[in-house]
Amino acid sequence: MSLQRTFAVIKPDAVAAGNTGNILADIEANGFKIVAMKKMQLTVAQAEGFYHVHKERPFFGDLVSFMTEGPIVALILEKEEAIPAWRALMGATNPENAEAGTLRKKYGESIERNATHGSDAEETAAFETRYFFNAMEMV
Ligand code: 3AN
Repeated sequence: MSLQRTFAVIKPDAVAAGNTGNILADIEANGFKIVAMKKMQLTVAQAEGFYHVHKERPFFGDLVSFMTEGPIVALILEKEEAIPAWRALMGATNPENAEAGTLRKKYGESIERNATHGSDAEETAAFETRYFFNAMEMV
């Protein structure tokens, strides 16, 4: 077990639905330390850059318009094994398949509008963290 950081997003559906506070409470109740946090409105170019690994996928255009439809909250979270721990707390990509108690089950609407994002590996966490935050924003 080692202390690890991951990158997380509260997506526009969850922010618009007023679930930012609930999700932040769940984050802290599950033992994650919030190392960095900011609310922001992504531009199309910023969302395309963030999701560049998905640019050939059929849902890429829809995903970019969803992620730019309203503000998001970007976060860096720290915990033992934070990357798998955060993905476990989020639940399956499709809220229909997510286990009871997970964030996507509680707050997600569909496979696209699924409330939260989390890095899937150390390399993506490193890229995504640097894409959104600089060193002075991490505490
Ligand atoms: P996860 O976020 O669980 O790692 P990915 O990396 O496969 O899932 O997908 C990235 C994002 O793309 C998802 N969070 C979801 O919003 C969206 N997405 C994934 N699959 C689909 C799909 N079949 N249709 C629409 N959107 C999708």
